[in-house]
Amino acid sequence: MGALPFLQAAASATSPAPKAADLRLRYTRPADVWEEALPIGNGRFGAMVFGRVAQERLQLNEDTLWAGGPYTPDNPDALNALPEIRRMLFEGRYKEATELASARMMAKPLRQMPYGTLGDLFLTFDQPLTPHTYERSLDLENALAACEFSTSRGKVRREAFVSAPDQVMVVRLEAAGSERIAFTLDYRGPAQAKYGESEYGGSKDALIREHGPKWLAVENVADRSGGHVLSATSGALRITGVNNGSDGIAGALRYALLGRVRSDGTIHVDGPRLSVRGARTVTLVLAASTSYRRYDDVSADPVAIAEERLARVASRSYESLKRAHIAEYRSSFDRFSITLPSGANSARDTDTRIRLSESADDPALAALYVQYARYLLISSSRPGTQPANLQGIWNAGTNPPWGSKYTININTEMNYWPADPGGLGPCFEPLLRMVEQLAVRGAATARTMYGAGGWVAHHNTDLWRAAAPIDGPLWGLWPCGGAWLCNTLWSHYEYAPSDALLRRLYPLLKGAAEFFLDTLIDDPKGRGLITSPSLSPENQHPFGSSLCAGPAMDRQILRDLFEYTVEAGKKLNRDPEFLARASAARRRLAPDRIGKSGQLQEWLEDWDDQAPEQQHRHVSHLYAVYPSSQINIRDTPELAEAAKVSLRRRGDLATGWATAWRAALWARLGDGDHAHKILKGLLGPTRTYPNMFDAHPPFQIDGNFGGAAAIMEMLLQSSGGEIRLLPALPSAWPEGHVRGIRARGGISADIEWSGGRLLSLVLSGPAGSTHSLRYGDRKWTARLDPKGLYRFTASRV
Ligand code: FUC
Repeated sequence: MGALPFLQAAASATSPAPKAADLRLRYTRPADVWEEALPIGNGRFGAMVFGRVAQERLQLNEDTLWAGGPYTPDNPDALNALPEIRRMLFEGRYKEATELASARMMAKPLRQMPYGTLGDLFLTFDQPLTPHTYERSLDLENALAACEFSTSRGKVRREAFVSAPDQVMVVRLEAAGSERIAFTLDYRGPAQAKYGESEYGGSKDALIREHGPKWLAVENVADRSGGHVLSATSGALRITGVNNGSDGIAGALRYALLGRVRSDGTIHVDGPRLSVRGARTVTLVLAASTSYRRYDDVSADPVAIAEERLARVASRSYESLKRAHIAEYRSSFDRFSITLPSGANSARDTDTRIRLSESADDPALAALYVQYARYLLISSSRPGTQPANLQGIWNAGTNPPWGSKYTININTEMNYWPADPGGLGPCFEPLLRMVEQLAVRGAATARTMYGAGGWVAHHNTDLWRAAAPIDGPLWGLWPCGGAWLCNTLWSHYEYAPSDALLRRLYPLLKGAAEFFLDTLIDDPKGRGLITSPSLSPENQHPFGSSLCAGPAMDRQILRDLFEYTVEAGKKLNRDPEFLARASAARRRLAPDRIGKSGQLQEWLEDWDDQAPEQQHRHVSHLYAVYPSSQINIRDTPELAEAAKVSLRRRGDLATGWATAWRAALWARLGDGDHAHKILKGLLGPTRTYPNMFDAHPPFQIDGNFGGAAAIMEMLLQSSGGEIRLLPALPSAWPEGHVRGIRARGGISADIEWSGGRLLSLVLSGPAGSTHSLRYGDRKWTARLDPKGLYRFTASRV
């Protein structure tokens, strides 16, 4: 991919980010299990680095190494079954409708393809050492994983990073004093991936148990019968293989992992094994690729691609590779900074901070959590790569939870919530490209399964952009996944409007809207236009199914979709007749309703009180509050109150992502202390692993991203045409500042507060633009000067 134009020119010239307190995750022992290892990545190529003393383990990933090959799961039988299923739903025959849908409306195969692993590299050291001191860290400012330890003979330091400008992973080992490095390199292929056994098998409690450091632990890597080919020649390592199939879809991808070792020691080759002896420095450079070009094209030459990447850096020193990596990474990372008060535990190791975070105040941990999420997004989603999946790019096995796919009934959208507020708009590019491809594949799904125009996607997609309903009707028969993705992309446009983006978005919005113009039906009780069949994501209503007609979330998503389609079309002067139809449909969508308990109704009928899972993790009908803003305290106070009733009933804590969503919702509803209370549950050891990965459990990255978005939402909001300053500041964060937080309209803001009150504000953005500001009850208008700046200093109270 070469050097990526990853960074657009910084939108603002606000004050430079100050040197942050300590933007490192720090540990005093190596990673025992995977959830203690530290993630590195350049969006495409990633690793979990364990920092083990006797045997370093690097668990590798390449973001196109999924199972299967191009396939079409659309089920033509669906079209014939559709009218009958709709009729059954109107007649209240939910179970029968579900059975029929199960038999005739689901994708073939019923499951999509899972994301995989690129296997593990092991560096098994000759002389097992028991260190006197040990530190392991992930430096978020420089995107470096490191471990350093001292022995009776000297010191050892290891560093690892994945460079975006040079598209290689670099592992450096250095020994000082009379210490020398000697190890043998081994590879364990995907077929032997240890996953679901030793590492994920244990309960969360077992995982975070107190355990002594296993300095001498080594894994048995002798079995190399994994279907891959490993060969080593002097200083060069070459591994090639093919991906696995899944659910009847054969593996069609070839992959390559190539490496070069440079050292001042001696390099030996013994059959397929490469070893290094007597070294003071070793640099291992790795490149990886697969034959994936696109969802319908697997003809790339992975060996040639990886060879070219290695050749391009052959003459570069370690320092030069590291410098280029850091400079490029920091051009994104440094666009934003956040400082929250330190607490008694803030200087302790990261795993200790997490373990104690619920009982002691450590606001700085929330600041670190935001920066970690930004680090993870930069490392898992960059222009030209795949979007961040359920685990970003980090996954140890070939059968990960939920396939580590793109679950688009919340999880994938949530992954991108912090991108714009956190100054990482360019990270959206892979999502935009995925939706463009999904729109092509989803047009076939719409035609084949619904006889409709436009395009549709249901609750999941994968590398092959499958769009048909999967898993079973209770989860899969939800037609609004594509529409929600479109709304997410529109929100991105609002943060950084550009004509080029508008022109790319309009066909996607129009196609998504067209599908619903063709498939919405009139509620027989006259309440307006509704979807059918559908469901309120994954939540069962009182009649033994989730399948229904017209759930609130669909109406809310479509209200936004039609609005954005019309706005985009008008800006571009396109399709007046179509836009008029979309406007008319929007007006006719069944409105949100308040039920008998004062709650916002999740369904068209007032079923909420009898639903079997009152604390269900999904809060789909609150989409209208966040991430949308259709329901808000200023314009729709009654519906906002009803949303609070629903939210209270759902409870504060659920899975990782569901907890993060609740925090963001309370922030949007202006209750910072409530949001903060929920955050403590998110950042504590039940929902955050020692390496700070979110615990659904198991690991799912959306909680990291949603939690970061919630924290930013507490400090700045922009929706409904106004920018709200510190709208949900919790009393636990009396002091702090945030620099480079973004608002809609191309605005970057620096906000400082003290004693719980706003001290100063600097906005930067389009020169001469005006913005409505709100701080508490105070409202005023800011006009940016010819330099694109606006400064405001509050009098100290
Ligand atoms: C949805 C959620 C689950 C999980 C999965 C990946 O099905 O309901 O909690 O996050 O996606």
